[in-house]
Amino acid sequence: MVMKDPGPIYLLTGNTGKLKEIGRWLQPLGVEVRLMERTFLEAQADSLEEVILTGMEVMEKEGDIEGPFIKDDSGLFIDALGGFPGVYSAYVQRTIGNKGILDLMGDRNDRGATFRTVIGLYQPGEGITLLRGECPGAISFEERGKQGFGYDPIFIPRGEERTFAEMSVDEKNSLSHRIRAIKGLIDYLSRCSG
Ligand code: ITT
Repeated sequence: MVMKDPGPIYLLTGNTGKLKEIGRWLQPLGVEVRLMERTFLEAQADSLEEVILTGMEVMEKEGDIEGPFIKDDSGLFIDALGGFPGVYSAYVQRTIGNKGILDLMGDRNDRGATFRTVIGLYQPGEGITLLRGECPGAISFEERGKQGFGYDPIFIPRGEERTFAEMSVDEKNSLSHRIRAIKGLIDYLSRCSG
């Protein structure tokens, strides 16, 4: 499927790993993903949805948004830690990192975790649409692999033995939370371009 004259979509992120994953997925549809360089208020909130909505509403009030853009907010929710780091995933990754998470987990056997992504699509004049995706899995006992970014070396998607960081971008893309949200985005955009 190639969309009818979709025009570029901007991605608001400081994370080039996301740009790579999202760009690779939308390119075959004829949608060019460009990096948007602008600050985004990461509100302190209880859910990924609230973080996206609050930040996008602030931008809408500030005005001066040229075209459609997307903002992805993701988090790793670990069952045994009551959903932590969840909405604090970026802060936790910057501070204690993967090693800190492995220390918190110790040798407990309950290693279930879910990666969640919420993508907000902002279209001038049409407002905000949210798309969600998740990937269930488990936390490994040690860091493994060099691909990907963030928590990839400690997350094993369900049905696999390797971590995301031991997979190629294409393999991770076939399973990941982000891609599930992007598929929702693609369906939505193709309905819009009708
Ligand atoms: P933005 O500029 O787009 O906000 P970010 O890296 O801060 O980039 P998030 O807030 O969405 O992204 O992500 C929260 C944390 O979770 C952050 O440390 C990411 O590295 C990590 N993360 C997000 N998606 C991931 C993925 O697919 N694999 C591994 N870690 C991921």
